[in-house]
Amino acid sequence: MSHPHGLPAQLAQLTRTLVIGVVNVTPDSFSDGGKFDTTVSAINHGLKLARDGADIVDVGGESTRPGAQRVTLEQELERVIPVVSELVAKSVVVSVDTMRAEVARQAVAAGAHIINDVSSGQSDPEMFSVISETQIPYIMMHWRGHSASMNDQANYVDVVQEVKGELAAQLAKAIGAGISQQRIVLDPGLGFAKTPEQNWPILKHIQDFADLGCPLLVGASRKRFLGDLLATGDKPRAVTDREAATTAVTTLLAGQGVWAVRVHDVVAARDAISVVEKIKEQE
Ligand code: PMM
Repeated sequence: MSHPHGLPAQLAQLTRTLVIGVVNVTPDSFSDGGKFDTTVSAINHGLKLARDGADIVDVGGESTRPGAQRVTLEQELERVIPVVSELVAKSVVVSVDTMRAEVARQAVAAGAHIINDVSSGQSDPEMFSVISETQIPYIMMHWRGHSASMNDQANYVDVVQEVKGELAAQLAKAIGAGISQQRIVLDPGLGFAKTPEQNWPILKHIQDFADLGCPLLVGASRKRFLGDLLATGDKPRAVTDREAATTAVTTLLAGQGVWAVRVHDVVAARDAISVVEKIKEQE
């Protein structure tokens, strides 16, 4: 298991796949209540994920689901920064899911340990310079455009080679902008500008992405392609009933030495990884 440089020491010594728990500080994740309730709910959820065994808690203030509209910088900061500060104060390792350089800058100032940029630097021209000034790991995900239009960009002849090639191009730009390759984690971006079917070859060929020379992160948790696989007729399996399938994906990825999985159910992921590790230990 190779970790990105700059990871907190307690994580850098682990030899298993890490578990990143998801905290989306977005109105659709927290059905009612004003800002204070949302902040408190998000903090409590992050603390629960950490107690459940999350190695890292990923805090995001902007929904990236297909069709979603963007939030303003002010809204995103208001949602994310208080949650980051409180989780860091409680010794949680925090990554921040943002495409905005200013959010990344303020999150790092508030103690965030990792920046998770689903646009791999394409959304905000300032992102690479903010990241290169920090000494923290940077997750770069494959991305072709914002949520409002990404479903129209799911056109590939060879999805594995094209996603890999586009990630390699962004990686080269990041390195050119002064970010050390050793701090970068790559992610094929399941569900982002991909039809449900296009996610499967990526999972099958995940090892191909290791050629790019960075640790890999995969976020399959509860995504639409699992709902479609498990559909009844043309009705996708409900989001809340995709956990066994998510755990199956985690098991396969942990068996292949993927650096981390980004999940909603941390206990299930940790259990699956424990099984994989136990089997790996055998003669
Ligand atoms: N998926 C979502 C959001 N952020 N970040 C990374 N690095 N990889 C992902 O696959 C990813 C992400 C969307 O999923 P959610 O709505 O469950 O957070």
